[in-house]
This record gives sequence, C-alpha cells and structure tokens, in this order.
Amino acid sequence: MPLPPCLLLGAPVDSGKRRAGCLMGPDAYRTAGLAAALGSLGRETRDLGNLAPAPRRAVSAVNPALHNLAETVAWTEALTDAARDAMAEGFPIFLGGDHSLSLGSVAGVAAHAAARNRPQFLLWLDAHADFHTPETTTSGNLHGTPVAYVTGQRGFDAFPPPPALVAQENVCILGLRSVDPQENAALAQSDIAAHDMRAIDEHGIAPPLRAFLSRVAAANGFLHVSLDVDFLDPSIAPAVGTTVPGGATFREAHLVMEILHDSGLVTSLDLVELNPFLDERGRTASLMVDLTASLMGRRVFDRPTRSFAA
Ligand code: 5AB
Ligand code: MN
Ligand code: MN
Ligand code: MN
Repeated sequence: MPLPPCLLLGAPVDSGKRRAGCLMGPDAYRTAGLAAALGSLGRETRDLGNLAPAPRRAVSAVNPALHNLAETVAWTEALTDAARDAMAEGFPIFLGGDHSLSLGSVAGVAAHAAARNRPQFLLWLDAHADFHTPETTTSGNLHGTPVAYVTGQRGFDAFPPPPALVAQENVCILGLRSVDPQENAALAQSDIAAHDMRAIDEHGIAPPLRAFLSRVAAANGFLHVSLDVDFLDPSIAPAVGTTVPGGATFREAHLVMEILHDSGLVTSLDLVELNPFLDERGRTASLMVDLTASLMGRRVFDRPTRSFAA
C-alpha cells in the first residue's frame, strides 16, 4: 500500500498567548521548503493552504485572565473538523500557529481514531506540560492548555466538548523543564507519562520513547506527534516566545524523529509555536523542516548541507 500523502494545513493561530507572530509560521515553513523536502523523500505532498477560524460566537469566561478566548474557541471548532477530515485523506501536518491549535488538531484526529475503534496516542514534545485548564491558568494564555482539553479535564465549558478524548495513559510528554505548580499537582494525579530533561540527561531520550512506541504498536493505535519549538534548546531554535534553557539538542531532536520514522507508527503531526519574527536568518524554521524530513524518512547520509553564515 502506498504511504498516505502528506497534507499541509496552515493554521495561523495567534490567539493562544499575548506575544504576536506565530501567525507567520505557515508561510515560514513554506519559505523554508517543507513541501520540497517531503517531495524529495518521494512522498506525495499537497499544500491545502491556510485554514480560517469558525464564525465567532459569544463565550463567557469564568476566569477574567483568559486571553482571546472567543478566537481560540473559533479556531478549535475549525481545526477539529479539518483534522478529522484530513485523517481520512492522508497524513496531516498542521503548520502553526501557536500551541492552542492542538486543542482542535488533537480532538479531530482522536475523533477519527474513535470512529475506527482504535485508540489515539499523543506524543507531546515540549518544555512545558500544557496541562492547565482555563480555570487554573494564571497567565491566561490558552496555548498552555491543550493536553488538559484533549484528555477531558474539567473547566473547558466555553469550548465545544471534544468529540473523542485521548486516554491519559496514552499520552507521553518528553522535554519538560518548566511546569507550573497547578500543572505539577494535576500531572502527579494523572496517568500521563511525563519525562523531564533531568531524566533525559541521565538515561537518554530513546528509552522512554521506545517504551511509549511499543505501547502504541501493541494497541494498534493512531499516533499524533505535537512538536513545540521550545522542546529544542534555544541555542538552536531561537524563534519562540517561551524559550527555556536546557532543551533537546540537535541530535536528541533528530534521534526522536528518526526513531519515530523507523516505528512507522506516526499518523499526524503539529509543528507549533514558531514565531518567525524572532528567528535568525530562518534557522529555526529550517530546523523544524529538517526535523519533519527526519520524521518522514530522511537519513543522516542523505542530508543536504546547510549554512547560516551571513
Ligand atoms: B506552550 C506557562 N505554563 O501557562 C503558562 O509554549 C507556559 O505551548 C505555557 O508550551 C507555555 O503560561 C505554552 C507558564
Ligand atoms: Mn512549550
Ligand atoms: Mn506547548
Ligand atoms: Mn511557547
């Protein structure tokens, strides 16, 4: 059976936090050559252009700190439908956009899996747990909430109920190094597998990933990967508003993608939080493109050489 085509869905979501710029992400990935990189791997690739939010409706917020709630709800509605539809056609790649886009992308892919009676798994590559709810967030930035939404935590009354949930035990977070106290308490009560950078430093990044992938394979699950730019160390990926030192190195990040490719298990992907306004000569956008190419099968000995010298 031929591999499903890669479907590029631009999601210029910028409502999930206060600093603007993620809306330029989809065009930065296009400029960095994402479609050509996938095409050179022999993968049929279709750029479906940019999505738009659903019509805005009135929403009421329990927490006055919430930023751009109505817009984020509108994006969640549109992205849930788009993700569910795209799963029937191929391998969707959501070009963010900030991480609030994953409220919709993950809810949509989970609905596709549920309709086929197969479990949805979620790999969250991020410095942050994104396990706040609209009630616990102190920043009010909804890009810090998608893991809670898609696993069915309470407090999302303003949002459409997710059409299907991701079971907590099917979520794995890698790369943690900034977790708020409310998130920490909620994570400790949960069945989510959360691996911080300290554990990754000590044991390596491959063992927890391989353990998770064997569970996906044993359950015949769908696997969505959500890659936040801040998973990467800021020294190699400066184009993000929420930099945290001590992130994944170049090789750790590529190794994750290479292992994911070899597993053959990944069925959808988010590329989120790229803020091209903060980039240096496109190096972060280019790295995200190269990581996506690794995920799709580019091998070390096939890599194009790249230089960012002025
Ligand atoms: B990102 C923080 N926990 O709630 C909050 O970048 C950061 O999608 C959230 O991972 C970071 O504002 C959200 C302090
Ligand atoms: Mn993050
Ligand atoms: Mn995130
Ligand atoms: Mn961020």
